[in-house]
Amino acid sequence: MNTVRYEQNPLVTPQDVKPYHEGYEVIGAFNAGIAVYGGEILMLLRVAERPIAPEPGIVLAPVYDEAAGAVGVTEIRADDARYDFSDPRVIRNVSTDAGFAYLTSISYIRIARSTDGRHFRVDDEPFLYPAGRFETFGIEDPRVTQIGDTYYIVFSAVSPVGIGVAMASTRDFRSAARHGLIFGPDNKDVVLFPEKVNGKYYALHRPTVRSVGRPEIWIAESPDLLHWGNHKHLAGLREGMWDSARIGGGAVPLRTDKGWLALYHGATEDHRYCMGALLLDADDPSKVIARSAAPVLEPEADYERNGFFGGVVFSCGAIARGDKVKMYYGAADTSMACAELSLGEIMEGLVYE
Ligand code: MAN
Repeated sequence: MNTVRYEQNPLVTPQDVKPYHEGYEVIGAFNAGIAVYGGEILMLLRVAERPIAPEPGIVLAPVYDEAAGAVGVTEIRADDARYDFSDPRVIRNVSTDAGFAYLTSISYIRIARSTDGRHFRVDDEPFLYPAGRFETFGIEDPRVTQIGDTYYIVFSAVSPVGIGVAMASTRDFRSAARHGLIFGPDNKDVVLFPEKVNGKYYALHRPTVRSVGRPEIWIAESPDLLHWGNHKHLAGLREGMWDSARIGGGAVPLRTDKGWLALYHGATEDHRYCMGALLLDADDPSKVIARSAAPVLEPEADYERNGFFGGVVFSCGAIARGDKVKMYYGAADTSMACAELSLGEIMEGLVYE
């Protein structure tokens, strides 16, 4: 595969983002949703900020306080045996199996704007900020889908009651309307298709099941983008391959003359994240026609292998122009990068079902 990583990579790094919270540091500007608006390319960045601990031995966990309307911190002693700090992303309570107790950083969505798609200016203020009880641990990994002149933004809403997927919409990327949770917990990686197919909206989604089943890609339909039904299992994990442990929708599906091309992420048991593609039927996206044998992008560059959580390429948006697919992606849960892929080569690498 003739992949061209931009020579300006990484395009946006934590150093380019001024912390919004006093006493915090920006540790990630990554997993951005992509929009083309007013002649510019916008990244809707997931910005992760971490409170700076006052002294060694103390860990601060950021939590949005609904009553105060602001982010506060919970103080935990680093030698507290009830907690496991080994994953840099989360603080686990070892006495329960109820998932993680806290995240180590809090994420919100901030816009970076560019006229050439390579040099970005980051807005001073957040665009979407945690609000309400389903977002107290932050909002993450947005995908932006333009339908008519409205841009729909779907993102993970994280809180102690689970990870669901919320929706907001905007027409100007200055203000946004909120539409609540469109998928309940635990779910992630929701991607809305850019147009109706046979009179219905479609979305990819990724339930994170805890009893039986595995983290795989599903598809659902809706009359109005708010109410989703007719759920179908779309694609599963593939043992021994690069997508053997976890998969989820990535970029907004691209319409091609062979069907819908959905760039998705796949991870192994040891958390190595790659990007690949699914080709879905043009008239019935719940039918998989073909799927990448090998990844279309793997973590190879230094900024993809090393970072806050290394060995990760994770795309939430791509722009197609002729044979060129400009795939923007989060690298190592730290920064943003872009790679140009050839649509023809992606198609040649597919195995038909
Ligand atoms: C995982 C990772 C983190 C994320 C949490 C909550 O641990 O994807 O980056 O913050 O889930 O969504």
